[in-house]
Amino acid sequence: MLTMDDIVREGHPILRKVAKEVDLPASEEDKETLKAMMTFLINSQNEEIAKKYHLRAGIGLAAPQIGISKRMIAIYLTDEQDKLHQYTWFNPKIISHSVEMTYLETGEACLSVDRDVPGYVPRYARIKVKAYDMNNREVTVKLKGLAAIAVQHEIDHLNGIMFYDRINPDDPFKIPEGVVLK
Ligand code: K3U
Ligand code: NI
Repeated sequence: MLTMDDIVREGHPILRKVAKEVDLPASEEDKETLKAMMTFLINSQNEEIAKKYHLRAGIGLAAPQIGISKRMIAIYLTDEQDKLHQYTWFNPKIISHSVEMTYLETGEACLSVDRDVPGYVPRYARIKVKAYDMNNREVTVKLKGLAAIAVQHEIDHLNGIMFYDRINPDDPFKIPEGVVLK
């Protein structure tokens, strides 16, 4: 079972590397890793288990964050419409995105970052992602809102990018360019 001891923290060079594509069909070992990443997320959102094992709640995890430089991500979150997004993906790729940008008003956090980094993180408002699932099937998913933000955060980890790299250093709370105010 993965715990916070398995989470690589900022400063570790693996978080700044571009992760390698996973050879498909995925090996049993890679599938087991992805399964363990999903279990970590589910456990981290279970009050009892999280308390027992000192887990910080997470809605997404990328393989480099557990020290494996491969293009694998897990997402487990309930969105603004109460829809559950549960994905375990190999080689996810954003194949198209909106011009419109968005951001979380609370800013972002990261299991690999043990400090608050305040500021708005500009993200595409809508994305279309192509990936391969646990059954080696190609999937294409359209996402918006928190799910789109979480997937962009995790794909950034596969490319060695941390959320704070995207915060405007001169004015962290400046509304990002391309955001449409409603
Ligand atoms: O955003 C987090 C959250 C946790 C519980 C409920 C609601 C939100 C925790 S931070 C998080 O999940 C990171 C995980 C990381 F660092 F391992 F990738 C992912 C994230 C996605 C989207 C926005 C901010 C953080
Ligand atoms: Ni993160």
